[in-house]
Amino acid sequence: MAKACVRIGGFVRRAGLKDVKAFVEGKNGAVNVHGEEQAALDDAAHEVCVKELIQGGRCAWIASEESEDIVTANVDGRIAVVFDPLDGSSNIECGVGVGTIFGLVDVGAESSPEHVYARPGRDMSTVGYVLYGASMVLVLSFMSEDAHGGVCAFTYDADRDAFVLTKRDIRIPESGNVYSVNQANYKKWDDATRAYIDECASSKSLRYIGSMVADVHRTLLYGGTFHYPACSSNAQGKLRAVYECFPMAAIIERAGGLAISGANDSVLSFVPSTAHSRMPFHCGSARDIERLDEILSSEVRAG
Ligand code: P6P
Repeated sequence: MAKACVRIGGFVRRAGLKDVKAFVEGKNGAVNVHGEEQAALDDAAHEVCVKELIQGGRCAWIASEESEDIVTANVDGRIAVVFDPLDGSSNIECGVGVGTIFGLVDVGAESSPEHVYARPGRDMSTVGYVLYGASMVLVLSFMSEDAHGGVCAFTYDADRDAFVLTKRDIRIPESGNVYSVNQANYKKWDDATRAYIDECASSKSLRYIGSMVADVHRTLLYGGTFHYPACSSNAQGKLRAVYECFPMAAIIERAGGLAISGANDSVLSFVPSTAHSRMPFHCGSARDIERLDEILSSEVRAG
């Protein structure tokens, strides 16, 4: 995945150049309007990840945001890899940080496609993301209890063509002064969500980039919360459980934070019904998410 992300970083840096579609497809001179160019980047990022995983030989199944079906990789593989190859790609044209989100699941021998997604998020053995921002940063965590290092960050050094360890055992602050949500959806949320966001708005700053990897990375380093709640237009929320919410929730919780989908509902306990199931998503500093859970639970009791 790291090797694939280095190539994807190359695509992102060239976005907007007239030859970007040609560049990603190895042809010359193709010029595209924005929509086609973005779709070309999404597809190219997906293809690069699939190719690397097949070449690696250990991956049996792939679940990708860019493929409706589960991709068969290697018949004797024992792991499955899930990814959103280029999350937030609609932001590329204005230079906002976008990312690749991924997770690994040990499926063992004789596995089948549903073993990839029909399981709780806490089954993920390794989770990570790459943020294509001012620098290219890989954040990674091995989830087994005895794994050392917690959440680590690596910065890509082009001179060495390698990701270099820059932060070890990242810990999210217990609480933060920033909340991150698309406030435009305020009227579509339920009362409890509005009550919590009102409380945040009275004492914190709102920062919302609209690119999950960038918003969660800031939350991980500076503290606070990131939310994509259920709303009247997205009853299950917008974000995908398997390849967006699970890896991000696992990283935040490994760093000492919390991630919930509702009152007393841990994100990592959810069992999706499809590879593309959506779920409401709240993550961030433990004290801030505990306060949200308290408000959501009181509404449930009152309800
Ligand atoms: P909205 C990007 O399209 C994305 O999937 C996430 O990266 C981001 O957090 C979210 O959607 C933004 O959605 O509805 O606020 O524009």
